[in-house]
Amino acid sequence: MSKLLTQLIDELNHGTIKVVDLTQPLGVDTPVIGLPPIFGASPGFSTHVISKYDEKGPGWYWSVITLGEHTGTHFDAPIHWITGKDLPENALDTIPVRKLVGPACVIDCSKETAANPDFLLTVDFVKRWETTHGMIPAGAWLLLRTDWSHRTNPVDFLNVLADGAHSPGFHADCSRFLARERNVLGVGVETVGTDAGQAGGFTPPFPNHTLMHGAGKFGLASLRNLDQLPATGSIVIASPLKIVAGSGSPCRVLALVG
Ligand code: 23J
Ligand code: MN
Repeated sequence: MSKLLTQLIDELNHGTIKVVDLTQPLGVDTPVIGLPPIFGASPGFSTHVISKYDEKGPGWYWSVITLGEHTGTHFDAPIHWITGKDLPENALDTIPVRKLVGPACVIDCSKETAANPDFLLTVDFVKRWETTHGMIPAGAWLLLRTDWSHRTNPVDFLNVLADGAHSPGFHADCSRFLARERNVLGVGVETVGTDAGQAGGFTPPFPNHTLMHGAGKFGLASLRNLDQLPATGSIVIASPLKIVAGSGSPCRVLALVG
């Protein structure tokens, strides 16, 4: 074993490196995105018991689960969007595993989002962040800290008003910049999806999905505990299920912080 891996285990044991869970609990109350009714709906999580130490299985407990691929804390693969449909290694079973581990840059927009739930990250905001924290390295996750995950009531989390959902996201120019000028691994957000609540009405519709996935980049949605991460220096492990031709999957997202 390399010296570095030995030291990693030592530091995990001593707590000088911590594992932070960036995942929401996945259950029947997990909020799911609601699109206009002309589109297909993604079912939330449901479960039923096969056996629980009973006549159907005297010594064992197990269940059947049903859920949309994009439920709860989950990973978006490039094949999720039409712009990424013909890219190489674009689905859950073909993404190189090396890409499931990467450094994170955390941009704190919690004050801006508290003042304006429709806050959109701009290129200027990112460049200002970089003057303090350095340039976002290629291959890094860009995590948008909004403290939106503090909204543990699903009604407040989805924040659907008469004119649709209101939640923060990215300006199209910013998604384009992050994908092309910074070559990020992808973007992660605390909201239900990687586009803003109002993004169905943007040009193009859902610009973050359109631009990120068109560039072979990934998404992480419904993250939490981003307030426990430093602006730079943490490592994110985001490992979706290896669903054949899968567009996305719930995943346990962990960060190493030290
Ligand atoms: C389909 C259409 C629009 C959106 C989404 C899915 C997601 O947010 C998702 O989970 O990928 S905005
Ligand atoms: Mn998704």
